Amino acid sequence: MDYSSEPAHSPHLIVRGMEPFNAEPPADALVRFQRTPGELVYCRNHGPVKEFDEDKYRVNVTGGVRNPLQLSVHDLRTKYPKVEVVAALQCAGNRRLEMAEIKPVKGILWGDGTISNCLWGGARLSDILRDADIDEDANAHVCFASYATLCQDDTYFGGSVPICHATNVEDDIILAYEMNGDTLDADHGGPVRIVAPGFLGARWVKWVDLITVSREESQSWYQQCDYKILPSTVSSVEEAQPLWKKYPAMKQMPLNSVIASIAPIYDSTSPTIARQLQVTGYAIKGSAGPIVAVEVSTDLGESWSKANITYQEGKWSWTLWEIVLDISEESCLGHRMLHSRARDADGNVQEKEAHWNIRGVAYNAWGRGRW
Ligand SMILES: Nc1nc2c(c(=O)[nH]1)N[C@H]1C(S)=C(S)[C@@H](COP(=O)(O)O)O[C@H]1N2
Ligand SMILES: [Mo]
Repeated sequence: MDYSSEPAHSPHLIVRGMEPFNAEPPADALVRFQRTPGELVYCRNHGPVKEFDEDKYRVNVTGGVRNPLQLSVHDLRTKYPKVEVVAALQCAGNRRLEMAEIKPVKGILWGDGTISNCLWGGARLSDILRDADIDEDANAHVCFASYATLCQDDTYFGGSVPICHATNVEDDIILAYEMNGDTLDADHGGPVRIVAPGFLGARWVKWVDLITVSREESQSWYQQCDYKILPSTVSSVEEAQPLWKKYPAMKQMPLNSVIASIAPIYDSTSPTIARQLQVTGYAIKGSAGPIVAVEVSTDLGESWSKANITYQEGKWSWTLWEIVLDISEESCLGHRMLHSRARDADGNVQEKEAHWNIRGVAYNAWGRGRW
């Protein structure tokens, strides 16, 4: 694989690997912004990052359609209404580092920074599929592929979504050519990437060049043999091998919250010992309803205080929250540990523990932070 012609990457990220380029921002920097500036958007790649000449770029739409399409970026910009959506993008491996504390896992040891919340602009997938005229009996999934570069485990990167999501206007799946109002850059999949709000990052195929309506899910390694939650009893790569295809591909990420920064507050009566802490973090909904509350505990989950939700925008954004906590050594029983948990509108509460799995995906135990 050729990594020699990659564009310069953001210097504000913590690099977890150079070939391929994988990097995340510190979570405390991330939560300073409601919408994530481009330099703080994590980069997750399974192969080289390639720059394309926008004028020559084409997206083919084929498979179970009566009217196959070949679209240029100009076509995407002019033939279809531009849709703008604020949506959180999160890697399935977000917080893997914490899961690996339970038992080693296979994957990059991400902290809690592989999440972003940007404004995406592009053409609605449902408009394009209407144009392509889906063959009613030929469809069950819409597969996205990028043959831009070879990947670590496959000759291309691919992922798919069930067709009901692809054709539903409400699901806001778009072929994005803009991020935060600017032309989408190569690091984040420009000229064109899939934005699939509510789906894990792996389905947000970057440099998408082929869209296929199919009876089957994407045959890509990344849909078939990766990004799946195997049972906790499967504890080696060898044991996992024959099982990948038997387990369902992940769609959504679970209900989650993370403590991103803890700052002591000093006042004139107590200039050296903080009596309060300013705590901020993010939360993200799971497959059920929106986040309605985030709570924080100073006593290992005995009691909880409700944080203020400071940001939430539309259906697909992340949630930001903050709280000022009174603290003393006694009230914290000497352990100086904080926890967070999120609640959604359907009554789900983030659990204390998460299920360990060999791939280290979907970690969502209570958020935690030490002061
Ligand atoms: N073509 C291609 N698309 C891809 C990937 C990739 O390696 N190649 N990685 C996926 C994964 S696992 C994630 S989490 C997101 C990350 O998007 P970002 O790098 O813009 O943050 O892109 C997805 N799309
Ligand atoms: Mo990912």
